[in-house]
Amino acid sequence: MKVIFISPAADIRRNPFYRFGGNVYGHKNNITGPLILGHILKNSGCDVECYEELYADPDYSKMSDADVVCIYTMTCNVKRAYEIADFFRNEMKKRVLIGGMHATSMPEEALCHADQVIVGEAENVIEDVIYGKIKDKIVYATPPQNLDEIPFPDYTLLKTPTKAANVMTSRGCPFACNFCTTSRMFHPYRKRTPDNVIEELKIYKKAGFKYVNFEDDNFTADKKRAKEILRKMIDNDVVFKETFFFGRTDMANDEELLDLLSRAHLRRTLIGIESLNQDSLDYVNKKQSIEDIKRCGEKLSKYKIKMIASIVLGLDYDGIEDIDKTVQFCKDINAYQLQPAVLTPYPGTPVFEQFEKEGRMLTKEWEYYDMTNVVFKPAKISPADLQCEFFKAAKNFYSFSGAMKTFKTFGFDAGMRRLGFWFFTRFGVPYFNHSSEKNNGNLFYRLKHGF
Ligand code: B12
Ligand code: SF4
Repeated sequence: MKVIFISPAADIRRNPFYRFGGNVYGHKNNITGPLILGHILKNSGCDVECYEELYADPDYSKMSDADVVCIYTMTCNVKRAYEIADFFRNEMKKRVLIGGMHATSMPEEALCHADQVIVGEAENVIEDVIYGKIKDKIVYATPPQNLDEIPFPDYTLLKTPTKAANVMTSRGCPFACNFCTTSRMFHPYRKRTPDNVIEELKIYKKAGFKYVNFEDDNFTADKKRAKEILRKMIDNDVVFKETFFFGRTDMANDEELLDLLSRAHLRRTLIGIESLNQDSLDYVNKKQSIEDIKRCGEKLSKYKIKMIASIVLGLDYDGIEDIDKTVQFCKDINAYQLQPAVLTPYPGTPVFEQFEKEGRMLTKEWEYYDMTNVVFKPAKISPADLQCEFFKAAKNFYSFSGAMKTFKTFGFDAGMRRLGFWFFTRFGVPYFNHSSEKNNGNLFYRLKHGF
């Protein structure tokens, strides 16, 4: 049986300008779910291929030999996912399965475009669904308990380019911030054993990957285990040129951990600073203090770990001055990159339920739910001002002098990348002003002139 997995990308993310920008931002990498599920199906005798639309435009009209088409969804790409699903079902007469983050929160919606929908982590059911043993239209999967028993992602199935291998050493997170989707999709929090992780890393080393990303939602949640993995990476010589990971400010309370992270080349981390307003941190249930954030800034630079500072714009207790203060803080601690994210009420999260109840949702056009657009009514700022703040935050952070400083601190490649950001972020505010005047149904016009 031939099975094809597709990870879709919204129209905007497939245009050449955006793809170029994406390459400036980081290394090409992939959602691991399809590569894991594909591996399970390959082991059961299927012929499997996986495609990632962020980096290529596969010609679906030539895929007439597929028996089943499996489509991954997250909220911002779901419009495109449904477009592909409709094409395969209606034009190519293929059987279509839909799964992933968005389908898990909105299974009935997804079922309008698929023969079956799988809710949740699909490892335990994918084979039975593909071979027709489970016939339910909506299949509720139980999450795998022992992550060591799951096959590793099989990169030989991937037919589109990639530069970094993604590794999930754990799933979920013991915290529960109110805007977070992953701590709800991947529940309960589960961990792989360090030896199992090392076994996977050895495969990527042998395959010649220079970059690996630890895509765990919170790699340092269990510090003892994280240290064990790092020690084993060093001892077994499975250290890569640079490994990215998602951390949390509390990791800076453990200097032994920071030292091991640095020695194992986990030297680029995304940290959820979110806001420098304690009321906002408490509102999102972040369980982190301003002191934690400041300490983290200092300690990461001591251990030469580059911080991608992630901040959330539009929290109920934040005004424009809070956003400005947070951006300035990220500049002051010499963060390597800034990731401004507009608060996005993803289906399935408490913040989605809150805004629904309060009648504050502005649109449910899911393609705008990519953390760069305002899709709800903020409490303290107008929607148009918040949208503008998003572009301004990026512009203020990526100054020319900051780029020069980055050349000195982090070297040529990092400096060039920062210069790229400086260039691109000059266009954000003019782009907003220009498109918010064009009444062609676009979101920015509606943000400025009303819905
Ligand atoms: C790696 C990653 C990326 C990579 C690669 C993504 C890609 N190629 O599209 C990069 C960095 C490029 C990226 C980009 C983006 N990402 Co991203 N990303 C991730 C991350 C960290 C890991 C994914 C992963 O491997 N998960 C682990 C595996 C085990 O889970 P899985 O892939 O979901 O698969 C399981 C199930 O979903 C299901 N399943 C999966 N596929 C299928 C298919 C079928 C048919 C079935 C039945 C089941 C099924 O079974 C699998 C096994 O259990 C997730 C967070 C997370 N924990 O998932 C965010 C995440 C998916 N990203 C997110 C976002 C918002 C984005 C961006 C919009 C960010 C931005 N502002 O640019 C873009 C959008 C890209 C796009 N495609 O349009 C959000 C999505 C939220 C939502 N509810 O929609 C997440 C959840 C992170 C978050 N902030 O909460 N991302
Ligand atoms: S700490 Fe990060 S991964 Fe954990 S619940 Fe909060 S936002 Fe989600």
